[in-house]
Amino acid sequence: MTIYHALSSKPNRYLAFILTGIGLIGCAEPPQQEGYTEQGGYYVVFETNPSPVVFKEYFDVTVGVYESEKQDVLLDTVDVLIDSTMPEHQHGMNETPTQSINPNGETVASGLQWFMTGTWQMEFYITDTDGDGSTETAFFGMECCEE
Ligand SMILES: [Cu+2]
Repeated sequence: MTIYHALSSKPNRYLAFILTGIGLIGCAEPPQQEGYTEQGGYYVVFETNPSPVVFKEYFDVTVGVYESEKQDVLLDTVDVLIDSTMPEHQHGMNETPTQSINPNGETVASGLQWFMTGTWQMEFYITDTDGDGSTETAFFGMECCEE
């Protein structure tokens, strides 16, 4: 009884969230990358599959967009466009990824491929579908590819 009293409804929700997160992450242990958009309105968490990316082989990217201040609130009022380029060479990929939304509400881009070694940039263009329709950007530099 003491335990039930100690866990009010609010901590229970947080506990459930944490346990779910551990369960999801625990299996594959994907190295996630995360950070704020350049404009500061969102917090972006993504991972590649496989990780690390394999040279000249197709990979997927899964990204969740969260409130900038409450990073446990996944937003479903945004459209996310996922792209990848080599800024130093001013070119993109030779492939056009397809995108979908997974059951968790994250955006998944499939069919990306890095065809040169060097620094690639993972790019997320996040458009508000519930407000003024503005777009924020988040870019992450990644090295292709470890041997
Ligand atoms: Cu290049």
